[in-house]
Parts: sequence; structure tokens; C-alpha cells
Amino acid sequence: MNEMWGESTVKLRAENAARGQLFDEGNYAMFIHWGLYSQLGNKVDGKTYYGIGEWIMNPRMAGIPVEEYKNLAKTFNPKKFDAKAIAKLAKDAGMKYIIITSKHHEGFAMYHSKACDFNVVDATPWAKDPMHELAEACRAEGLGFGFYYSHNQDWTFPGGNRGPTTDEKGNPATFDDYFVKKCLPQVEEITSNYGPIEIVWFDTPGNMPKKYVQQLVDVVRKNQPNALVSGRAGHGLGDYQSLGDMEVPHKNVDGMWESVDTTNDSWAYAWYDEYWKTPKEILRRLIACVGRGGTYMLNIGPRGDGSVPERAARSLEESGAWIRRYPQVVYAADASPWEHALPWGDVTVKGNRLYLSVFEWPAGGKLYLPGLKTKIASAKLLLGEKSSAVPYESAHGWTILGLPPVAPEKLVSVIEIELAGEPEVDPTFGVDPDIGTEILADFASVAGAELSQKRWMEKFGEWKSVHHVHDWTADAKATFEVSVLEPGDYVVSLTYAGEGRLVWGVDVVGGEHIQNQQNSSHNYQEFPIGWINFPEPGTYAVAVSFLEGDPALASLKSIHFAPAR
Ligand code: H79
Repeated sequence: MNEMWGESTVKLRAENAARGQLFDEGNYAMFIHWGLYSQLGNKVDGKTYYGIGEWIMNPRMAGIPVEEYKNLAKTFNPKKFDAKAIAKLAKDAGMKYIIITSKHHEGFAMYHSKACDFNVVDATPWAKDPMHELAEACRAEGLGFGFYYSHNQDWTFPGGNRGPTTDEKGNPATFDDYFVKKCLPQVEEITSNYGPIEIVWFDTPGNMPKKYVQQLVDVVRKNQPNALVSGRAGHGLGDYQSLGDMEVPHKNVDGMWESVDTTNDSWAYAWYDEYWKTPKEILRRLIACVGRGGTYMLNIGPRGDGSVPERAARSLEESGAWIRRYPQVVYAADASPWEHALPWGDVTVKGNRLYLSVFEWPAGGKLYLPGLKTKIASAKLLLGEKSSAVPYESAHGWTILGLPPVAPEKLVSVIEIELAGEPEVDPTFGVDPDIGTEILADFASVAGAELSQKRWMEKFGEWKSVHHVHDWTADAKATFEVSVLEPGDYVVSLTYAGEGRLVWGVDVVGGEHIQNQQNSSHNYQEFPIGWINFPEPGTYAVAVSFLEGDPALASLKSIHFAPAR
């Protein structure tokens, strides 16, 4: 994975105190993938290719030869490109800056480059530089602006990684040729010609030697002393960590980091890709990133004619309207002291205030908050002028908030809890007495088996990941610590993948043992195991063991508890 996304280095906020204000406090940005590939929208010669559209040239997608790909410039004429409308969309969405592809892996510069004429001004009938307009439109909206730049891969310039290995005359070309003739001068250009920029977003460092990365970073520092360099520059020379593509972490992550994600499944426009994130899903992912301590950058892929897919815009506008009502939940907000999401939603923090974003409104009229140790000064359900006090009580280390039967907001309702001091929390998972509680394998202590992250591509370039417990040995256990408020029976189920019939055991340590045989699937599916009993309120260890079946393929993703009623 390092080859693609660079190493995971923890960068502390303090190192960057003078820079990265928008990154650190804005917490939400727009990413844009737009280039010649957008014209194709994943269809070549009548055939549709599924996956990330900017990779269409790749042999594992359409496999377009270099000269043929270059011809796409002759038809690039994005008359519907409207820089002001895009900046306004980002603003309305609640985003604080825009990062756009100045050059992706295929090597086409979407700005006027003197270093290489394979660019949007010199090679297209449109002959305009959209980046001047966009940079200006961002400034007019009070947004930051910055560039994505593929520094290592260049598929059309001789010597670029995965690019031609000889030049026009047939002489061998080296990475150094590409670096000196194109990469370094282009990074000079993007950091010199568009005013102050927020970030230079390098991607996929691969095995690029450190001396090259250092030179690029030096150029950014010289021309843009206030800009951040993305972690994917490589060799730990970036300012912050970028997680894997499309990855929203489950546990709090230290230091300065971001998740990059996209409104549908592809980064670049793909004609068939109508699987949009709903406004609620966007808020869920944004608030999860802020709640884990990071920043969320969400992508749109404009079409080849420059227009923005209407459904992407709709989801962004609707989630943005919510953010305008609850800015305190997102901006300059910090990570949740629970360090993970809660069954009904998530928590962000500002000083001594907790913001509870409730995604699943509890039907029983009570919201259960486990492990809060600091005394509450006040609690209210936010609704502009109509905010109302929320009654609360505590029992066995839990806080129980009384709520109206119907959620005041369609998407996400927010409860503000003002604390008497700094938030202090026992982050142990609570088994919610009202709604189902899922605990991911990430949070298990594992003995006799392996806990690791597995990634795979659902479609070409579209990454999914899971933390799973695998390679089970005879006495292996994955143990989950839980806190129980309401004693009684709970239905336990496990989400796993595997082959054939599998037997799993679940033990309340010092208490009941159940086991059951269920089928499996190569996809992760939830299978019921049975009821177990928690005899009284308190903390329990619940151990999962793998009893029969093929241990090589058995992969546990999570355990679920639901009140048996
Ligand atoms: O710009 C977007 C992607 O195009 C870019 N990063 C985001 C922000 C990106 N470039 N590479 N990757 C993401 C990782 C892709 C890896 C794969 Fe492959 C490409 C998997 C299959 C094709 C490289 C070639 C690794 C295996 C074969």
C-alpha cells in the first residue's frame, strides 16, 4: 500500500502552527478530478469500463495508447465550465478550500504550462486556462485554493513512472529526464502563477527517490511558504498524513491527517456512476472524520463539458444547508473523547462542549451515553431559536437523556452538552439498551489469531477495507470489552466471511457460553449466533472463538448486540 499512498507518518499539529489554518480548522474541503479523461466518462469505442475514470488509459482499463490519448486534447472544449458556480457550490456545501487536479497520472496539464505543451491552453480548441478563473473565484468566495499534482507517475511523458521509456527519437528516457524537463518546472509553475495556495497535493510517490521529493518540497516552501504539502509527497516530507483513498477511520487518529473521498464511486466523471452519497451519508462521513480528529476532502468529477453532475451538487447543497445551521459541530471542532462512533451517531467537541450528532433517532425517547465522567452543566437540543433544554440523569456510569419522540431535523439532530470541566470519558463500548450496537474487530483484543487491515478493490481503483480477525488457531479469542446498563437477554450476531459451514462460540467471560453453526459467504454478512444474558449492570468481557470450519478463510469483522424484545 505504501507504493500507492505513501507511508503513514504521524505529524503533530504544533509543527505546522503557522500553516494549514484552513486545513486544521476548516475540516472540510472540495476535491476536483477533471481532465481529458472526463470527456470519455469511462466509455471508449462504445464499451463501458467500470472503475476510477482517471485511470481509463491504463492497460487494465481501456488500455489507450499514448498517441491516441493525446488526441483527446483536440476535442476538449468544456464550454459549460463555470468557475464561479463551482466555487459557489463549494461554499454552499460548507467547504473551506478547493484542491483540483493540475496534472493527473496521464500527464495532461489542466493549466497553461510552459514546460510542456500537452496542456489545456496549447493543445485544445478551448485554449483557456481554467485555473486562473477558479483561483480567482475561490478568493472571491473567501475559499482557499490548491492543486493536486501527480509527481511520480506520468504516463505520456518519456521517463515518467509508468510512462514511455524512450523519447520521440527513440532514445532511452530516464525518470531524471522527466523530472528535470517536466515535473520540477511544472511544480514551479503551479506554485508561482495562481496566487497564494493552500496545499500542493502530491499523490502516489511509489519508489521515487527522496532527492526528487525533497526538491519539490523545497520549491513549494520557496514559492508558497504558507502552503501544506500532502503526506503522499513521500519519504515523510509532507506536512500531514493522508489515509488510504476513500477511507474513513474507525478509531481516533493522532496528528494532522485527512481522508479523501468522492461523492459517488469514481473520482473522475463516469457516465454510469449514479451511486451518489446522500446528504445524510456525506454528513455521517464528514462528522466521523472530524470526530476521529481529522479533515474530510470530498471530490466531484465534472463532465468533459465542464458541468457538474446535478446529483452531486444536490447532495452537497443539502448537506451544506445543514452545516450552516450547525457550524459548531464541524468547524474548529475536535475529536470525540469516546474515540469511536456511537450506536446512534457521533460526537465532536469544542472546549467544554460536546456535540452529539444523532443519526438514528431513538424510538424509546431516551438517548444513552456511556462513560461520560465529567459533570454536565446543561444539555439542550439545538434547533436555532427553538432550542430546548434536555432532561438528563445518570446511572451506573451512563448518562440518559430524555428526548422528544420525533427528531427535530430530517438529516441529523444535534444535542449540545455543556460540561462543568474538560471532557473525561471511559471509551469502553456501551451496549445500547435501545438500538443495536455493532463493535468492529478493530476494537477487539486478540490472542491466537491475527488482527489486521485488509483492502480490496470493489471495482478498478475503488478501495474498500476492513479490519478483521483471521488465521484462527485452536484456542484463539477475540475479546470485546463492553459496558452494560440494562441487564437481560441480548441477541448476539457476528459479521464474518468464510467458506462453508462455520461454528463460532461467544462467551461472556465468567458467565454464559453459546455456540452455533451457521453458513458463510465470501462477502461479509451478519449471522445470528444466539441470545446471551448480562445478569447485572457493569463491565463484561465477551470473547469470540472459532470452533469448527476452515480457519484459513474465516474472517471476523464485528460483533452485534441487540436487546432481545
Ligand atoms: O486521484 C485519485 C486516484 O486516481 C489516485 N489517488 C486518488 C486521489 C490513485 N492513484 N493510484 N491509486 C490511487 C491507487 C491505485 C492503485 C491501482 Fe493498481 C491502480 C490498483 C489497480 C490499478 C497499481 C496498478 C496498483 C495495482 C495495479
